[in-house]
Amino acid sequence: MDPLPAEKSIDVLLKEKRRYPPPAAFVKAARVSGPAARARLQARGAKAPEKFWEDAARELSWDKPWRRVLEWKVPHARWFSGGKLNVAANCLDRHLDGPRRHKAAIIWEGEPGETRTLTYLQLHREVCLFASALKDLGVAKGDRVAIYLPMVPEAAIAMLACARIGAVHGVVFGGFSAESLRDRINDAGAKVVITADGGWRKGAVVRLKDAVDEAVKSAPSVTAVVVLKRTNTDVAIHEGRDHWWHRLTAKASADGPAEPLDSEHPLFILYTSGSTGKPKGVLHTTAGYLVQTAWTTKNVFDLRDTDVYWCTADVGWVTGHSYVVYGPLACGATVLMYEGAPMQPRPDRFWEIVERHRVSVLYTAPTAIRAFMKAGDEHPRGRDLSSLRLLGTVGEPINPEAWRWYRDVIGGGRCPIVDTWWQTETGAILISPLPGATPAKPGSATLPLPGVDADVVDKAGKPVPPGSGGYLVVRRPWPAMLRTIWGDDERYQAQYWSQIPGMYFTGDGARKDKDGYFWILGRIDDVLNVAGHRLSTMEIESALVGHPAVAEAAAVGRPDELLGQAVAAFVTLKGGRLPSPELKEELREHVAKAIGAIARPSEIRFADALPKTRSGKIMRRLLREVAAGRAVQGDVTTLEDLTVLAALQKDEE
Ligand code: 7RM
Repeated sequence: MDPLPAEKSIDVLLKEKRRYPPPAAFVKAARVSGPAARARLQARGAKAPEKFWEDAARELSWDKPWRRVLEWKVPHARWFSGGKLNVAANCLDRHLDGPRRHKAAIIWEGEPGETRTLTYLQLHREVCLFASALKDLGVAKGDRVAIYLPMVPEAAIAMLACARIGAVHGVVFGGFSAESLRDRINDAGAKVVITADGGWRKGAVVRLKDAVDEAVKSAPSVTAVVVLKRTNTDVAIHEGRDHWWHRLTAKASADGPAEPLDSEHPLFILYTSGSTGKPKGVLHTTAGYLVQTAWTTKNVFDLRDTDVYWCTADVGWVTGHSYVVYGPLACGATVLMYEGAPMQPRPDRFWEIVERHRVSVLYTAPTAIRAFMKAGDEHPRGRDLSSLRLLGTVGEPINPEAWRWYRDVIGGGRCPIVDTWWQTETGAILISPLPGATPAKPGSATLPLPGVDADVVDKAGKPVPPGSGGYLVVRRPWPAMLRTIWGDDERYQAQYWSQIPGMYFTGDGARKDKDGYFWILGRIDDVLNVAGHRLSTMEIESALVGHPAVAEAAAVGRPDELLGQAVAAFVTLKGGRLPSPELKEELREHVAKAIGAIARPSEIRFADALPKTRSGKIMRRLLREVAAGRAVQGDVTTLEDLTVLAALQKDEE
């Protein structure tokens, strides 16, 4: 493990002394109202966590009750074993018998401006039809299905259809390249790929189907590709393999039952970056995942039937799984879904959407908030945002300045902000304010939620004193935790349960203050957080060395005002290749093509050699400091060749 990150950033955060108690009007009506109510929940969760989660589980519809709440043998957990339920039935069927039958489940807006509303009854029908269509294609319980779609209702429909028949979905973010898609399809052994002729992004069509055609060329497990007509773009159709979505559903049956599934039946695989070049297929299962995503949606977002709830994440990320689809639909919410880019066609697009649909709960990323802040107050000020009552953030630490802007300019000073800490692996929010109960401190995710045993410890697992940096861990299993890494249980054990004995290690550094509030310091492994998206430095490096001109590469994060972190890459060239601005551009494109646009380095620096230790390890700590433009501090005695470092500092364009 790397040493803890520089203390600098956290010092800035800890200077932030102001507290923001929840607004009195909000507290009065809140589900969890006032600090004492949270303390009581907290005490219940600490005293009898299994009982706590068992009570939460009773809020779902079960086909068969569980026998045991938790079976736990480090590092494998089974929650609610013996029980059976269906996730899609909990998100849809159970709402059809009451007042939610004709309630809007999804209000969708496409980037070009069209809107669609699907009631719970209508969404249920679409899911049933598509579930039958999948069965007709030979998809059976346990089979893997890859989903590569834009943000359209069909993304949720495809996920829920898989859940309905017990197929395991693997959603791949539409911004990922054909190569990334191929690797994920192959790792999961997906039988079917679901895609679209394209999706709208920044006024242009993203040609998803082309990427699928490229990927499937070397994906032998794929027997069928389903294509949704979204943009009316011309696409190649491979007879026998490709099927139009609308043709399949036109001849499918609408009355297939939801399959009762074991609590531990796999629900989805979602790939996320780790500290090696190979993304990890994080596996989530059925009941525990839904229990905790539903509980957190209801309580962290203080959700009401009258809310219009908008989580701006793409379904390609875990936030889109847990807080666009599963959590909110399990709660019977009205979910707003938007296809496109935040500032398309104008910088006030988000605020126009809030105004038009009377959004009341808004959950987005700090990087977006900083971009809006930079674009200017006139954009939100020109729209009626009075429907908003609660704001949330996720994905990275929020700087206090952006926090206050979000509260004042977007929330009009009346909306609490929930800064929610969690990961792809945790499945659900673990550390967060409860909006009617927890005084906020800008930049802190505040406290572990009831039933969650998170702490900050040293390498031996001993809690560190208040104010000291340490490793963020979770001591006891929680219902929505990942169960393994698909096809690599050893990596699961080594990565998460071995670094600190007997505990789940998050990969984050953190610090607790004297009030027990958690301040996240960021990743301490080789994972970057660029605009709230996880990237592995190794993946970027292996993309770079895949270019014929590159001999060696090192990627690091450097602080960036808008993105949080930006990718800076140091590259040495093969003999005979000369550095040039054109080559820099070519390398940036090369990475974007290999992984996806989100991985495109902001900066490439050529060097004659990379700084290494005597044993040949690249000294990333030094490169981080060089990339940040700081004078290199700390111990450089293990550095093999000091002239290398001096040369790198000079190549600052
Ligand atoms: C939900 C998600 C996980 C990593 C995590 C942290 C960072 C997420 C916060 C945060 C500070 C937050 N899943 N992170 N939320 N850091 N405050 N509220 O983002 O798997 O893609 O990333 O993101 O480093 O380990 S993720």
